[in-house]
Amino acid sequence: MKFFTKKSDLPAEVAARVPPGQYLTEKWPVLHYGSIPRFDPQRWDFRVFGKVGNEIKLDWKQFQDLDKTAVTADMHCVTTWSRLDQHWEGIPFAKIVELAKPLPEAKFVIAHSEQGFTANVPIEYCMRDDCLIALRANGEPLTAEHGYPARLVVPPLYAWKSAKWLRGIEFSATDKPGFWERNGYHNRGDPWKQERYWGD
Ligand SMILES: Nc1nc2c(c(=O)[nH]1)N[C@H]1C(S)=C(S)[C@@H](COP(=O)(O)O)O[C@H]1N2
Ligand SMILES: [Mo]
Repeated sequence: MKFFTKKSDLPAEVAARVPPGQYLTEKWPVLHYGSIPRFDPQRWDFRVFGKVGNEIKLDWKQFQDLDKTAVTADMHCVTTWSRLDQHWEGIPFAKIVELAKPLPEAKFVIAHSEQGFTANVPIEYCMRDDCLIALRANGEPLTAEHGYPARLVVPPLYAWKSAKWLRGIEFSATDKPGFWERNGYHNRGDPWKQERYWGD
């Protein structure tokens, strides 16, 4: 297969999984703003805060010991590449909900990553059972450029919401547009509706 394949060159059942305006790739491109942060297991922690009944802070050992799940999902980048059947393993978002007990007024999830990167996600996308905090991809630990040690994965939205190098989750009553959303990308980012940029 070529690096990027047009929908019209794909079998119908594969093409049906590729959103409008997207090309299929079998490679896994790397995409982010800024440099790849260094991981220091001694200093790394994971915080869940905001509109929650129970704020939590976990060290790397405690975080890794949480229950795991596996999800196979397609991945769509707003720069027009899509990858099918990406296999993720990690902590189900439901585990974060169970531990932190978000309050009824929590309507948005704000992902907080290294270097101040954030991404905002309407809470209903995180409450689906395909949302997880991935530690592994395609049978291997995440590589540094794909978000090691942990990244959010929100399959139904463009991949810029799937924040790499994740360090915390905030539950918020109000929306707080994140890094890419403040830089021109759509506030929600549904690939099937081609919600690419503000105004789409
Ligand atoms: N921390 C952080 N996470 C990020 C980004 C970023 O700039 N910083 N870019 C996003 C974008 S635009 C995409 S398409 C995906 C790409 O993930 P990949 O590099 O693993 O393919 O990461 C997302 N997560
Ligand atoms: Mo992207």
